[in-house]
Amino acid sequence: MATRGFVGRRGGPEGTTERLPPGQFLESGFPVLSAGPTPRIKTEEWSFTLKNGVRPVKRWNWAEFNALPQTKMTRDIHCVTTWSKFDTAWEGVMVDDILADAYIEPPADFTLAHSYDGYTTNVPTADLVGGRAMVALRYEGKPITPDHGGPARLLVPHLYFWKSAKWINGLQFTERDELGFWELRGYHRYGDPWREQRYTND
Ligand SMILES: Nc1nc2c(c(=O)[nH]1)N[C@H]1C(S)=C(S)[C@@H](COP(=O)(O)O)O[C@H]1N2
Ligand SMILES: [Mo]
Repeated sequence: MATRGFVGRRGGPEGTTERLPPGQFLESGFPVLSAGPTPRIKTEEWSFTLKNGVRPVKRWNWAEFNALPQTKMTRDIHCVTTWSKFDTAWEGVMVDDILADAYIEPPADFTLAHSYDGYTTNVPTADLVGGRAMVALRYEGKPITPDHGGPARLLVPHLYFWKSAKWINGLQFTERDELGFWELRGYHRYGDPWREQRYTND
C-alpha cells in the first residue's frame, strides 16, 4: 500500500486525486450559487425553530443560539455543478447540540431544512447527527457573508453542497422523506458526491 504522500505526488498536489469525488474539479475561489436573490436578515430578527412535523419543539433567537456550544469544522465541500473546495473552515452549532438543548432524541428518520428564501432541502436525520452537520455561524473566523448564507447556514459537507441550506431558519423532522427545492427539480434525494448521486435516477 502506497503512502498518502506518494499517491498525492502521482495524482496532483497534496493528494488532490483521492480527495476529489468523481467528476469534480478543484476550485480555489468560493463561487456563490443561489436560486434567487440574497435575503438580508438582521440578526435581531433572526430565529431558528426546531419542529417535529407541524409541532414546534423549540425556538432560539440569535443571542440564545450563539450561547449554544460552538464547534469548529474544517471540511472539503462539493457542489453538484462540479466544483469542489478543500479545507473550508466553519464554526457554529452542531445539530447534536441543538437537539441536546431541546432535550430531544431525533423523533423521525427524515429532516427538512427550511430557509428564509423559501428554500428547502431534505436530509436523512442520521446524516445530521453524530458530528456530521452543523448550523454554521462563521466562515474563516468571520460572520458568514449574506451571499454565502449568513447569518446562518446548514453545513452537511459529506453531501453535495445544495444540501447545505443557506439562510437557514429551522429544521423540521418528517415521518417520510419529503423532497426539497432541488430534489423536486430533478436532483438526487440523497446526493452523495462519492457515488455521484447528482440527478434523481443516479
Ligand atoms: N437557502 C438556500 N440555500 C442554498 C441555495 C439556495 O438557493 N438557497 N443554493 C444551494 C446550492 S445549489 C449550493 S451549490 C450552495 C452554494 O453555496 P455558496 O453560494 O455559499 O457557494 O448553497 C445551497 N444552499
Ligand atoms: Mo449547487
